[in-house]
Amino acid sequence: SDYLSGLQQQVKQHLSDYRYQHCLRTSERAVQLAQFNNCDTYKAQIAGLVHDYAKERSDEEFITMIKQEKLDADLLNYGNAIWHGIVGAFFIKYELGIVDEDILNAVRRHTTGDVRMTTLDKIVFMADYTEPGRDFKEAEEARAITDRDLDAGVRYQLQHTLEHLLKQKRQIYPLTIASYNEWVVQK
Ligand code: DGI
Ligand code: FE
Ligand code: FE
Ligand code: FE
Repeated sequence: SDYLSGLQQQVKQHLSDYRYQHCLRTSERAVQLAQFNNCDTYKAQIAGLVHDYAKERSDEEFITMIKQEKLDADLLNYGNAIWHGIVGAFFIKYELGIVDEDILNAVRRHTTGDVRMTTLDKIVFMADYTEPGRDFKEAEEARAITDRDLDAGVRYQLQHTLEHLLKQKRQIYPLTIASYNEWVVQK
């Protein structure tokens, strides 16, 4: 549609080619996962396309937005990896005019997951991790698991991402831990 191609052009303008191509593949993968899981394929297509829209903004732009929107000041202790989804949703709302909270929430949750996730949230979270350009060693297994069982894919990604962050002594955002505790820990 004209709307979708206009949106694609706006996303393309704000991203390097390799990241724009990742967004296109995430969008296609999200449509496929929406078909497998009886979810709105149109919202999945849009959310996948825009999920990393803000990823190439400067730290200054994110800090300004965190203050403008009076977001939790603890966010200032983190960086682009955490900001581009949670804070990036505001760039998507104001610059792309997307006001659908289902789409915005899926963008907000795409890096950390959340304690409660909608089917659309899970789809964008897993489409990002399993789009065909992903070539880390777990990607193929993650794809097969996610095709069979979306929730099992979410558990797989949360466990493996936390393992990687710990191995690299990276800072863990509290919501990442909360998601892990909710989804991965046996109760
Ligand atoms: O934006 P993408 O690279 O497509 O993927 P993403 O948004 O899912 O993840 C971006 C990066 O953020 C990835 O290297 C994993 C990392 N990440 C996820 N949770 C945390 C985190 N990084 C830190 N420092 N802390 C976290 O809690
Ligand atoms: Fe991302
Ligand atoms: Fe992700
Ligand atoms: Fe991504």
